Amino acid sequence: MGITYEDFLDLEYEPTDEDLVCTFRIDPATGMSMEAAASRVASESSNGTWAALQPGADFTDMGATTFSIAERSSAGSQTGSDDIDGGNIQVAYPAGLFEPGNMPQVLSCIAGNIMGMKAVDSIRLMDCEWPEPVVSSYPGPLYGSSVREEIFGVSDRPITATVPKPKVGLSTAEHAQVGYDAWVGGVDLLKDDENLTDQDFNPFADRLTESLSLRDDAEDETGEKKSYLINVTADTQTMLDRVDEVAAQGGEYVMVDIITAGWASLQTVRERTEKHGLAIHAHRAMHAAFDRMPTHGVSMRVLAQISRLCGVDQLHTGTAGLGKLANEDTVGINDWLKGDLYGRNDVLPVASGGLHPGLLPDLLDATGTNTCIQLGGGIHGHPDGTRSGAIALRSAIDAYVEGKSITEAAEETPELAVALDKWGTE
Ligand code: CAP
Ligand code: MG
Repeated sequence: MGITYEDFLDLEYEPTDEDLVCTFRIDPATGMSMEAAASRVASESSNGTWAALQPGADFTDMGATTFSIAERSSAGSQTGSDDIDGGNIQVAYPAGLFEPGNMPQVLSCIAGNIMGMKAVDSIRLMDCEWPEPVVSSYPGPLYGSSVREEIFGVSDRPITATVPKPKVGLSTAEHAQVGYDAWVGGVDLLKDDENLTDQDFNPFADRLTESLSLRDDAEDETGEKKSYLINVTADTQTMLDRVDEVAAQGGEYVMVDIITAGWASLQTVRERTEKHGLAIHAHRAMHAAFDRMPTHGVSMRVLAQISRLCGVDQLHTGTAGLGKLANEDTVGINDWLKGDLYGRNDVLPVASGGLHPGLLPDLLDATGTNTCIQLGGGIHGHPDGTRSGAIALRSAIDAYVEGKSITEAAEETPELAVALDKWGTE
């Protein structure tokens, strides 16, 4: 017995409940059969290489097995959709291949060298089924969607967030003031933009202190709980220091740009936030470098799965096609984030990007109300300013929850009428 490519293909194999099963969409290179390409994927992502090996007696077989090859339906290949409807291979990996709790190591297997191998013209990791032995080595979210209840004391409506615009360049005082105006207008969360961290025009330490002080004022004025998603993204040690500082000053959340910071940093931050009881808001800037090409890379569905295992509480998952950014399957991803995962907490999905109040009925019909709605331009672009924009958003949400139409709500709330007049309902 040796390790040749044939050793990695067994269409009779039935995965055990300890195997990690990955579904890939692959396009074999010219002249390469589907079977040949599929066995190379399993080989290179587990314990094989280009040369046949003759391991000694001490060898523990950590080989993966391609156990299913399905022809792609023409619809699937044209749209490149993430529907798992064929053209796909499924590969089972033994749980022992994976170091417990080490997400970079998992990805070096299932999304590593294979992404660049010549045997395939393209390859996309579309979905994973995570077995209990792997899942139990990750913490999962500290709160998940219970942030709504535990931080804000609300259970019947989406929570709301806003990101000041312009994205960067506002002074600390201006930034905090925008937050205050949004909070008193009815928004729950002020959020930093993904590229705002600690620049000269708005230093992290000053922004934290000033924003939390105005948060306290907004809570006094409204009688509602308010909070702040401050972006701690940096090298890992700096992030840990910032997490400690947020906790010391009475914050409830930190925001991390999880893709640009990296999974290893996120895992380290997750340990520290647990110590302080802080929630993690995950921004996904750069995700599209992996998931935008429909035939290649790593799907947002898998990125979301990894995010949940590593323990984010809130995660951007798109706007079900309604906003400004290209979307994958927001609703399917959100369902996965809320489904059972061996007792791990769920994740609160965040809809963001090009949203305005008029889109809310369609959005909430698609996603349900156990969610976070984030509006930047859709609040600050209101003709009468941030506070009016926030009032418009909140009234649209409250109306939806009460079963009122948005046009009825606009008759009672002039700020909403102005927003609908400006942006419409599509
Ligand atoms: C939204 C946003 C978010 C994107 C991220 C922006 O602002 O702040 O970063 O929504 O996309 O800068 O575009 P607007 P996603 O509300 O003004 O569009 O949630 O898809 O990861
Ligand atoms: Mg942004």
